[in-house]
Amino acid sequence: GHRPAVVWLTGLSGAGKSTIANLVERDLFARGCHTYLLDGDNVRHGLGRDLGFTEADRVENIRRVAEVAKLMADAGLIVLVSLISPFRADRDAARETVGADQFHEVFVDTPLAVAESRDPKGLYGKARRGELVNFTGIDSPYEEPVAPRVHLRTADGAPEDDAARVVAALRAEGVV
Ligand code: GGZ
Repeated sequence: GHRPAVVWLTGLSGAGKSTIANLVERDLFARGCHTYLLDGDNVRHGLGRDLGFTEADRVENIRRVAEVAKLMADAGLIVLVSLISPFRADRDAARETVGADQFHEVFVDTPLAVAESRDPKGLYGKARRGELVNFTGIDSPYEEPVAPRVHLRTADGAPEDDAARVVAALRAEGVV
């Protein structure tokens, strides 16, 4: 068995949030946990289809995801959230919504230069050329977490090890 939880991964585009979230989910599944992954990339096609990337729209996107994560945790799931969630105030609000005891903030920390060099979708390139505005790290801010439960530095090391650290933290917290 496991306790419900919301594992909230925050970090730049290209930092590795989705990769790590998927690996954590695989590990938890193998332990018999019931999980659900709310990934910004997907959520924005439905729940947030009316939202863009202005500050106000990000605030609303994060608010909606936090509310859904809370509902899913109430249903007993371990919810993995993979959102840039660049503003500290919004992450704090999400923690309030979910309840601090069930909220596990994971900082997926990669230097901008590294995320930008990965640029799997060419979005940083577009942002640099001015073809995409309000891009996090380029012309929209990212506020780093002050005291995350887990701080992963993904520039060095394997995502498998980062995922293992998240699972270890959940074990230490008594979630799994
Ligand atoms: C940041 C953007 C933008 C802008 C499109 N800024 O790495 P990706 O491509 O696959 O995932 C990113 C995703 C970010 O959505 P989130 O819902 O996580 O953002 S937030 O929490 O701030 O609401 C990125 C892509 O969308 N993308 N335009 N301008 N990322």
